[in-house]
Amino acid sequence: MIPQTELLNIYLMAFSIRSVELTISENYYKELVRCPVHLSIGQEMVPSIFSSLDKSNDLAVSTHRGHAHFLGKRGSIRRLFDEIHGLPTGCSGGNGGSMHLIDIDNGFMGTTAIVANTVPIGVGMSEAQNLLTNNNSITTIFMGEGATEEGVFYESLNYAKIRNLPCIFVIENNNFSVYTSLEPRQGKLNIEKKINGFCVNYIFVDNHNYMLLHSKWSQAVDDVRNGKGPYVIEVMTHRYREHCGPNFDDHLNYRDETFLKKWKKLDILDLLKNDLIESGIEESYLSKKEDQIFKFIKNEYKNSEINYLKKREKMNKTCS
Ligand SMILES: Cc1ncc(C[n+]2csc(CCOP(=O)(O)OP(=O)(O)O)c2C)c(N)n1
Ligand SMILES: [Mg+2]
Repeated sequence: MIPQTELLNIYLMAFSIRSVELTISENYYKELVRCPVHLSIGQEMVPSIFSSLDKSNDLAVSTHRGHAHFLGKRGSIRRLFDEIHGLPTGCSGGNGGSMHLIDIDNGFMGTTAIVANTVPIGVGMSEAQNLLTNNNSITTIFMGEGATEEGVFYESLNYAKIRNLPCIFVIENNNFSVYTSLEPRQGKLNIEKKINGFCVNYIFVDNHNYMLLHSKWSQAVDDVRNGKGPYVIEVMTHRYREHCGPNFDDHLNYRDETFLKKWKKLDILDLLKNDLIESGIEESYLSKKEDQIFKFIKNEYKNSEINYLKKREKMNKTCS
């Protein structure tokens, strides 16, 4: 069982992450954000549980779909908005955009656009933690299941195992790499079998079973901190929006109806909220909290956009 206060924090983090991404998607049509955005609306379970288990001296790296992991590692919402607006106050100085997020103070060591690119970097960081620190810190390496189709993933896994490194590979398996489902890419050989070949500890969670994920992930964190070597956690999940961009693309029929229906019933915010209410938390209390978070996020976005417009005006004047 997850204690009620912790469950509440997990829900509020998931709610914040979704609100941040909904805000981005609602404003994207204005064309003031000039970088592509890979939204993880629907996939909030992993980053919100991560935020509950993470310690400030732990490290993390992520992918092209990294907003949620950045936020789960306590990255600043405003600095994320400023980054996608290309402002110098952005988390990467406005130079990186949505796919290049970094917050060294919080141990969020970066995201990149190249699939699997941060996997060996994360393993290297965990080796440095092993050799240079004495604080039992660990590195979490976020990746999509598409990254398991890159050779460097297996080299990294092998190296992490051989060196008994303190890292956790977290695979968010949303069944798709752009428009291609798993089977034409990986055949019937599931990811677990491949991981087993390396004798690395492996955890699998489906159906947004967040209680199971929380208990297995907590155990994994304890084991990794205690020198028991790396883990792979594979979590089945679902992105609601198109691969890249703010829209829905279900009309393209690359994901069948049974699949979409399954995930519609498993919305992580609904699951968490229902369980919180069942545990005795008043719905009105939750609504008040949601309202506060939503207003804060809207306001941060508005101010970021205002600063972008000011910067653009100044640049236009300089150029004319
Ligand atoms: C090495 C490399 N190959 C291809 C691409 C193009 N690409 C960008 S995202 C993506 C899909 C990756 O799928 P997955 O790892 O499952 O992550 P998801 O987008 O589903 O979160 C691809 C193929 C890339 N960026 N880098
Ligand atoms: Mg995927």
